[in-house]
Amino acid sequence: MKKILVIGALGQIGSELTPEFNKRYGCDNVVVADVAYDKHGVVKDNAFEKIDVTDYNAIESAIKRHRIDTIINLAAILSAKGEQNPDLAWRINIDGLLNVIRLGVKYKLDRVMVPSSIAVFGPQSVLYNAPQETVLKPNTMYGITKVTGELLADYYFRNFGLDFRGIRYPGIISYKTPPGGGTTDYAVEIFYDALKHKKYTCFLSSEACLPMMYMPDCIRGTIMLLEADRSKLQHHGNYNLGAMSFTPEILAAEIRKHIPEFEISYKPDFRREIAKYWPASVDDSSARAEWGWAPQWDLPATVADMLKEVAKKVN
Ligand code: NAD
Ligand code: AKB
Repeated sequence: MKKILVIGALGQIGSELTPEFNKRYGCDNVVVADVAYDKHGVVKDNAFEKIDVTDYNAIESAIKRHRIDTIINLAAILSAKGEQNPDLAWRINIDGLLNVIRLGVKYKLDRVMVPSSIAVFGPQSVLYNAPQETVLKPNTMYGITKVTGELLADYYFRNFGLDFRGIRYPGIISYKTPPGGGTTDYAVEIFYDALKHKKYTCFLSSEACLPMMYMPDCIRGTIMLLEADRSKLQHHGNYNLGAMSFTPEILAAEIRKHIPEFEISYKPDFRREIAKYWPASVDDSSARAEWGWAPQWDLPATVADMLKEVAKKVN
C-alpha cells in the first residue's frame, strides 16, 4: 500500500478520511478524485483529479500516471437520493464499482476498499443485533447496490485474488461536511436546528431505532480494516461495525441535557419506510475478532462534541 487513490473524496467521509491518510501515509502518497471540483479546498494538500467513477479510462489513466496501488472508492448515491433516482444509483454504485474492481484486477492493485452499509438488510433480515450472515433482501435500490457490491467483493476475491475490503457503515454523524442524501442524515441536521432554532422536525418516526457512529470511530475503523493483516480476514466487503443505537426521541433527550428548551416534532416522509427495515443494532463480533474493532464514542460523548463543534459553525 504505497500510493492511494481516494475516489469520491469530497463527500462526508472522504473529506475526513483524506486528512487522516495524509497524516499517516504523507500527502504525496494520497491522490484524491471526485466528480465535483474542490471549490472549498476540502482536500487542498493532495493532487486532485476530476474523475467520474463511471469513466473507466479516466480512472485507468490516474492509476498509470500516479502509480496507484490502492483504491478507496467512496463515490456513491445514498439511500434517499437513490430512491429518487434508482437508475443513477445503479450506474454510480455498480458501474463505478465494477470499473474499480476490473482495474484492481488488471493492475494487480494491492487492495481496494469500497464501503457497504446497514442498507443491505431488509424486511426478512434479523433486525436486532443483525448478524454478519443473514438474509439480505433489501427493498431500496441503494441496498440492492450494496448487497451486489458485497457479492462482487467475494466473487473477485475468490476468482481473481483481489484484496477487497469494506465495512457496512451505520449512519455516520459528523460536522465537517454535510451528509450526501441518506436516511440517517436527520442525526446530523438535528444539531444545526437545535442550535439555531431550538427545535427540529424529524422526517423519521420517533421510534425509528438505527445504528449510528461518530466520524472519529468511522475513520479509525476504516484505517484499522485497511491496514489489517490479510491472513486474519474471513470476510471481504461486508464487515458489520457497531458503535451506538438510538431513536430520534433518545437523541433529542440527550440534546435536551445541553439545551433544555429543545423540542422535536415529527413529519415522517418516504425515508420512514427506508428506516423501517434497517436494523436497530448490528452484531460486529467478526470485526472485533478478526481485526480488533472496538468503538470509542458513545451517544453522550458524541452529542457533547457535536454541539460544541456545530456551535462554532452556526455562530
Ligand atoms: P457522500 O454523498 O457524502 O460523498 C460521495 C462523494 O462522491 C461526493 O463528494 C460526490 O461528489 C462524489 N461522487 C458522486 N458521484 C460521483 C461520480 N460519478 N464519480 C466520482 N465521484 C462522485 O457520501 P459519503 O457519506 O461520504 O459515503 C461514502 C461511502 O460510504 C458510500 O459508499 C456510502 O454508501 C457509504 N456509506 C456512508 C454512510 C454515511 O452515513 N455517510 C453510511 C453507510 C455507508
Ligand atoms: C444512508 O442513510 O443512506 C447512509 C447509510 C446508512 O448507508 N447514511
